[in-house]
Amino acid sequence: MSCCRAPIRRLVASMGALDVALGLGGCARDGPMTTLIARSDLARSILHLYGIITGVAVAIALIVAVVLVWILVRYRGRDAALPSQTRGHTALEIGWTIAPALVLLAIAVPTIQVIFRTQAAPVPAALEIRVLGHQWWWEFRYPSLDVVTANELHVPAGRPVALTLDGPDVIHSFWVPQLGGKRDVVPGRLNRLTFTPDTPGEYRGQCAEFCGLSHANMGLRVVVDAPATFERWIAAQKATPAEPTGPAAEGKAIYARSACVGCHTIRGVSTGSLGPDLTTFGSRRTLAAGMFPSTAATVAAWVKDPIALKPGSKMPALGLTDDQARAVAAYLLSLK
Ligand code: HEC
Ligand SMILES: [Cu+2]
Repeated sequence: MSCCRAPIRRLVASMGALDVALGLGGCARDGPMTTLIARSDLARSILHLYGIITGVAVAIALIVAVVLVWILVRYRGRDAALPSQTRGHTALEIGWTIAPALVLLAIAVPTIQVIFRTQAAPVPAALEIRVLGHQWWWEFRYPSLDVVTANELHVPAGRPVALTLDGPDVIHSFWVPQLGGKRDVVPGRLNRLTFTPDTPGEYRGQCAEFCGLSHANMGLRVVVDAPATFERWIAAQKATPAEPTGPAAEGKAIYARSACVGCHTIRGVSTGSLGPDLTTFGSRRTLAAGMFPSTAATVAAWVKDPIALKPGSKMPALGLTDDQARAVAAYLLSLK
């Protein structure tokens, strides 16, 4: 770099270092959206494939790098002799046609195997769950269990789950990296995703297909429960919530006389269907598709002015006062 003065060279070097540091900073192996830790059969088969393809790519990159460096060194002088020139060498040409074809074949065989496996029909013992992608939240229905919830999907460890994905508005994509690959949620078309989660825990997911203003705020959580914990969760979802007392009772009255009832279902209270089912809202740890922890303060702020918290949200502000919002939040959080 004889062109540049020392300060410019230093600037370029430090910007390069900053770049590398920022780039590597995004590479936590065990971050919440890691694709490198598999917690289901599906995620494991995808990770295995990823390993094969990375191995092949690294081997080819090394071969190319070695040959390139050798040529750069061997012919570095200005007056190095021109290497011998080859034209129309049949064996060479066949060789470099067949070699890449073999590489592609080596990658295609396991890839196609995994594609077929991920498209296989679910086994009869699988737990059926309907996943509906809405702008900008997720609805989960368990038809065989008569349970409906939102944004936090509970599944039992060790049992296959068969998701059927669909939606009423635009295309979304269901992606929980530690449990499986992305699968598009296309209105009017039933896509499937089948996997068996193996390790209890909480796994983060995210809508992975741009779907409008709050696409980035369309997260989800999958809670993989031990089978007994899952049974308890189901029982709690089906139980009739206790009649609220104190401020929560006032909150229920406000809820019941507001427009909330036109959009939300709370079993025994209202049957709206434009927004998430709130029957057991208090058992969810997060609010608004994983955007906020669900606390008295965040829920009150949400019911007062959702769009201020989530750009474009399809839930309008209904002009509640601070006190009313706090009472409604107390009611909703009591629904466990
Ligand atoms: C026009 C329909 C509509 C009305 C009216 C409405 N909501 Fe909503 N509500 C929604 C939609 C849609 C969402 C999902 C917003 C999102 O996450 O992007 C939502 C989300 C919520 C959530 C968060 C649910 C979750 O699991 O994250 C709560 C709590 C809530 N609404 C309470 C209320 C209350 C209380 C009222 C009445 C004061 C109300 N809503 C009125 C449509 C509505
Ligand atoms: Cu989306």
